[in-house]
Amino acid sequence: MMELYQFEASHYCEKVRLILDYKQLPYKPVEVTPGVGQVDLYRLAGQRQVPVLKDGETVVADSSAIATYLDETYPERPILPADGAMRALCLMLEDWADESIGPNARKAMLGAFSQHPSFRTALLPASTPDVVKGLVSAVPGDLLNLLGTGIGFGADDIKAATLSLQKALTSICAVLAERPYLVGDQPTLTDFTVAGISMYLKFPAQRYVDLPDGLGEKGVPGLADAPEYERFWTWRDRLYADYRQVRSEPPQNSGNGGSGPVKIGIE
Ligand SMILES: N[C@@H](CCC(=O)N[C@@H](CS)C(=O)NCC(=O)O)C(=O)O
Repeated sequence: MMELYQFEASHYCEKVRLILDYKQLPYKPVEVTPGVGQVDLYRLAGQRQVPVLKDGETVVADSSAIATYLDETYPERPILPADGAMRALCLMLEDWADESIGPNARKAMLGAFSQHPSFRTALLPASTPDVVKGLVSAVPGDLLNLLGTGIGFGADDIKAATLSLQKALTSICAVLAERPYLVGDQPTLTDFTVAGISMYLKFPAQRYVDLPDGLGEKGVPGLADAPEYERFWTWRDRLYADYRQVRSEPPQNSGNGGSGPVKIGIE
């Protein structure tokens, strides 16, 4: 079975999980421990970021490369249009979502929740030692803003990211007013990218991702709850309801001994 080396809470990993579910391809999630697990990942994939897909002897890093690999190798339920111009448009929009919506969503989400200690620790991987979680939750939000300035997570960066996301959601809503999916009448890679990457803007209500209880439907104020983006959230929720698998096993992060994703163990 394919293995997906991942961080459960990563929106780039969520993009790939959504595609795997759409294509109805079974896979085993392998949770990478930040730091030490990434050293192992480097040995496997020649780089340290998740997601990485291992399919037999084939190892593919990067969500875009994984998406293309999956569509070429498993052409059932295609995610790339056959028509050349539509395919190019789909790939351009995927890149826009990856490079613009992705980083901005991470900033906006961290900004929105920097005042909430429990949220800050909630998104740390389950394997994070309690002492580290304690330290993170003890840092006041204002200090986090200060520490973030200069590395792109200061208050001004977060404001600019939110503005860019508002423009993106407005454009997407304009497209969705005309058609059911972003590129044509069928879901494509563009839809799965935008939907997966938007996880940080509003967490889905259902337990598709093993996140702590209480995060469902929580999101960035002004984006997650603004009536002008309702069309976007309705589209995202429908895409999830139609194609994403709800987790059946008990959540790992709840601390009740659920199975959750398998921890990294690269042989
Ligand atoms: N362009 C990459 C981005 C992947 C990425 O940013 N991964 C993050 C998690 S969301 C990561 O592995 N961060 C850990 C690190 O950079 O060390 C993709 O699309 O897969």
